Order: sequence, then structure tokens, then C-alpha cells
Amino acid sequence: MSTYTAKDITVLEGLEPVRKRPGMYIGGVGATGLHHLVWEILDNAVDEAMNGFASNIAVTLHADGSSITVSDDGRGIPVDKHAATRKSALEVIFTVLHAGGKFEQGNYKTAGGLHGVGASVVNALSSELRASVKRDGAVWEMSFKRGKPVAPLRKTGPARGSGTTVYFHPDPTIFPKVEFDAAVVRERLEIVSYIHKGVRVTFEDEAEKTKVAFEHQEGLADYLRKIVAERNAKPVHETAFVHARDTAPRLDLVLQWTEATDEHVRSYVNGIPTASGGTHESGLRAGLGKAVRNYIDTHNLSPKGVTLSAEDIREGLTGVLSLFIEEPQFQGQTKDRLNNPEILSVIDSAVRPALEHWLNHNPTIADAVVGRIILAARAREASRAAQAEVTRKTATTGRLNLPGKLSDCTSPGREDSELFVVEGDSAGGSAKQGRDRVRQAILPLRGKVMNTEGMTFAKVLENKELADLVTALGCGMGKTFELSRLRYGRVIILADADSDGHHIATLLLTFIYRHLPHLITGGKVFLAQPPLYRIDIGKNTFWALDDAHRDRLLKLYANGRAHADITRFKGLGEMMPKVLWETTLNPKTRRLLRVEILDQVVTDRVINELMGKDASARFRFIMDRAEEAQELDV
Ligand code: 2B7
Repeated sequence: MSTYTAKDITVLEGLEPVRKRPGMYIGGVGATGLHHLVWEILDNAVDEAMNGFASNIAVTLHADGSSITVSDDGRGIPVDKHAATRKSALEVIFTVLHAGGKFEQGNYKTAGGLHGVGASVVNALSSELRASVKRDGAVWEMSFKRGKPVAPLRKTGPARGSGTTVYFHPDPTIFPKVEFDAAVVRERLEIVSYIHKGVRVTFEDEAEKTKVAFEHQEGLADYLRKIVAERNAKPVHETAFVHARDTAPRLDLVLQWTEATDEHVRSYVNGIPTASGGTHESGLRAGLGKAVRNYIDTHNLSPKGVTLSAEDIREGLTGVLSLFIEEPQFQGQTKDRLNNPEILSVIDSAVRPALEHWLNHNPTIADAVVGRIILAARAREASRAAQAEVTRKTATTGRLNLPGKLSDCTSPGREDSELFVVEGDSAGGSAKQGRDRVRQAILPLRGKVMNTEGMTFAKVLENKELADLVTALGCGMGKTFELSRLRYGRVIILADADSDGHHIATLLLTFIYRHLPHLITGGKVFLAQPPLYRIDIGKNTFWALDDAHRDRLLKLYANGRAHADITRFKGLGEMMPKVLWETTLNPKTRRLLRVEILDQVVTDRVINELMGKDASARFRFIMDRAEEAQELDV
């Protein structure tokens, strides 16, 4: 009796359809489609590793930038004759389009979920492809052009070990631009090494003459460490939650709570990065939420007065989810959001008990996590309260509930209204008297503002000075930020012209950059330029911003002959209100510096180095610039 079932039927076709409609098979003929060819061949090597036969994968991007060689040390593609076609298995794999069904007998686990149909597609779309196999003590080779064999498979010599090597050059008559992006390939290979722990993946870039090797014994746990370090996130607990499920569907998950203020979970399906919002991520969220809530409830850790939201539970959460499934369905504009509905409950019911068990068996970690979550909830409430505070009108006067220290202007909300954030009460007093009270508001801050770098919203909002600033601005912060609610057209930092003043301005800017970045990108933040010196020469008065400015003015107007009276201000507080108006506040005569971000990544790094906890980074930064600083001092 035949055991032949519909499941085993394989529809075999030539490669013409692939060349006619390449987009149907690889998504397009642009850069994404071009790189797709690499992923297809790479998938076959990864499959061989996943099945336990290969442990090394090597990829070489050749000097021309348009051809690639992939090799593995697996069993080698079979070279024996296929009974039905009287062609070698290798030739069939590269020249016949396998649409559906299973090509191999038994279960051949696949990475990309394409059942290994990729090799023939890549061959069809390559102007040249060479496959070389080491098996049973011999090397076998076969070459193709545009999917057609150039010569029969032939034995080219003796060999030790086994494996497969595929060289290909995509067809320039199909792809408008045949140029691989080394960084893209490299990144994908690194991820492969994390997803498949223990597999050694090397990448050689011939043009750059560089070679890197990726190998991670701890897989996703190693990946998580890298992500956490890259994001400068301080972990809430040392040991991450690691969950692996080896039965189908294979699932790997690592999670760690950090003090970062956002959630950062990366997901992969069959080794391919997936957009957030897929059914697997929904399942993770559901399981995670239930596990944490169950833990909190059974241990009676529920905080008084605040309810924990799903977002609170995931604030600062960093993780990686990797999933392997038979038939992934994708949706969304870029076709990278997983849409298999059954996956939601699969992940949910895998994550919940595992995470709950982990929390119960690691009470120290669990308590730190719960503490972090409660802090997030409190911060959210405080942030909302700060926002509500400014929008809430008092019952009696119908006015806004602003900080007592704020001397508001009579026309907030106007495009030409300004909030001066001033260091110290005495300077605040001078500014209050000297200002244009219709358009200019004054918020004095007492003493040094705290350093907010690396700090959570919760901690930041515990600080009265900063909470008052957020209240006065009216635009909320973090998730509740809304630029349209900003109560002033400009936010101007007014600090002394000395190094102490610069320090305070830096602390304020650090806070704004980290917690109200859209104020800066919206062009709303400025630095006032108060003078450091008053210079009287005869009947004329000049204001100098710093020592160099003073010397320039002296040279220009006194030039060694006339007598000059020079007064150095100890601080804004000792300036007469009228003088402060003339030099610093009056829009017609003052100078303002607008705060801009030229390069996000660089700014981020510099702030982290200068303001972060890592004192050695700060020291390196200062030493690197010691010479510049000395020059400025003379
Ligand atoms: C479904 C097809 C594509 N295949 C095999 C065996 C090993 C093997 C491959 C491969 C890419 C670049 C170097 C199976 C599977 C074909 O059937 S493909 N290794 N590596 C690969 O393509 N690397 C195989 C059973 C027994 N012996 C060998």
C-alpha cells in the first residue's frame, strides 16, 4: 500500500517564472530584494547548523562589492543521482523551483520557513553561481549561469571533512544596482550568532580587508547584555530572565528590567527581525503582565494609592524574543509584523508560568523588579499630576495653579512670551524687577539643579525645583509631553556668566535634553548672555560677556590711553534691575543663543560622558580637551 499523501506532493517547475517576476519571490529588485538573496543562501547554512550538522558559517563579501561566498561545514548538499530525474540532488536543488510540500524526506527544519526553496531562486537571479560540496572524501563542483547549468556536476579532487560553499553574483539585468551593503550583512550575521548560540559566524569584507568572527555561547543572553550596554541602561537586576523552549514552536526569550525610561524588546521570527505589534509580541506582553500581577498579588505587594498599568510593568524592560514557526504570516506595510493569531496564546501560556516561577524563585530580583514597577507608576502619576496641576484652575479665582515662586507674565501663551529660568533668589529678584511683565515670566531656581543624567522620571519629579519648572512650562514631560501646551514662546536659561553659572546651565540643559527633548528640537530653548564686566570709558559704558570680550573692547575704545573703569559682576543678583533689562532682558538690545542639536548620536554620547556616573569617561573627556581649555584661560 502506498503511504504517499497529498502532503508529500511537490510541484516542480523550471526557473522561468522567477526571472519573469522576481518580485513575487524576493519582494522586489531593490536593495532589500538584492540582500534577500544572501539571506536565502545563509538560511540554508543556518538550517544545517540548526539541525546540528554545521558549527561554522563563513561569509565573504568580495572586493567587487557585488558577489558573495557563503560556506558551512555541514554534511554537504547530497550529490547522488535523484531517481526520478536522473539528475544529482545538488542540480535539482539549484535548478528546480520547489513550490510547497517537502523536498526532503522526514523533517528538515528550516530557518526562513521557506522549506529551502531559496537556492533555486537565488540561482535563477544570479548571472553566475558556483556550488562546491565536500562529501565522502571528495570535492564536487557545479556552475550555473542565470539558473542554467554550465557543465555537469564534476568531482574536482580529494577532500577532508564536509560542507557546502556557494558563490554567487546577482544578475545585473535583473537588479538595477548590484552592490551589497557590508554593514547590513555584518549586522545580520551577528544576529544569527546570537540567535543560534554556539555557531561561529565569520564575515570577511575583502574591500575593507577586515574579518570578524561572531560566536556566543549564551546566545540571546549575550545579545541582551550588548543591547543594555549600548543603550547605557542600568540594570535593575544582574541576572536576566532566560527562557528556552525546544519543542515546536521553538522559542527563546531573555528579559531584563533596567532604569531606562522606555521599553525595548526586539523580536525575531525564523531569524528575521519583526516589527513590534505582532501577535508574538502581544503574547509576550499578555503573559508577562499576568505573571508580574500574579506575583504582586500573591505576595501582597500591591502599592497603596496607585494602580499599576501595563506600561508601568514594562517600563525599562529590555529583551529579545526569538521564535521559529512553520508558516509565518506577515502583514503591515513592510511585511514584517507577525500575524499568526494562534501564536498569541502559545507565547502567553509559555511565558506566564515560566516568568512567575522565576520571580518566585528569585525573591531578591523579584522585589527589585516590583520596586521598579511601582516607581514607574508613581512617576506616571506624578507626571500626570504635574500636568494636571497647570491645567487645573482654582475654584475661587479661576486661575491656573502655578508654582508660588513663578512670577508669571500677564500674557502667557503668546508667541512672543518668555520664561526666564534664573539661578538663585536674588538674581530672580533683579530679573523680576527689571523685566517686561507683560511678556516675560521669571522662575527662580534655588541653588544647583540636580544632575538628572541616568535618572528615572520618578526621581526627577521628586525634585521640587524641576517639578516646578515642568509645571510652569505646562507641556508635561516624557509620555505626556505636548509641545502645543507650552505656555511660553521661548524658554530662556539665565545663569551667571562664570563657571558656576555654566555648570548650572549645563545641568538644566541635561534635564531638558533627556526629559523634554522636543523643547530643544522645537527651537524653544535659549541661553541668555548676561555680561560679566561693566566697562566705563569717559561717558560711555560697555558690557563684556567674558574676558576675551573685555580685552577686545578695551583695545578698541581705551587703547591704553583713556582711563577705563572695570567692574566685574559677582553674579546676576548684584546687577541693578535696569542694567539687567538693558543688557540681558530687552529683546531689542540683548543677545540670545538658541540651543541646537547638531548630531543626536554625538550629543547623546557627550552628555552621557560628561554628566553620567562614569567618572573615568568624564576624566577622558576633560583630558582630551585639556589643551583647548588652557588656551581659553590665557
Ligand atoms: C532543502 C535544501 C536546500 N541540503 C541538504 C543537506 C545538507 C545541506 C543542504 C546545505 C549555504 C551555503 C553554503 C541533507 C537542503 C539541501 O539536503 S543545503 N547543507 N548548506 C547550504 O546550502 N549552505 C543534507 C541530508 C543529508 N546530507 C545532506
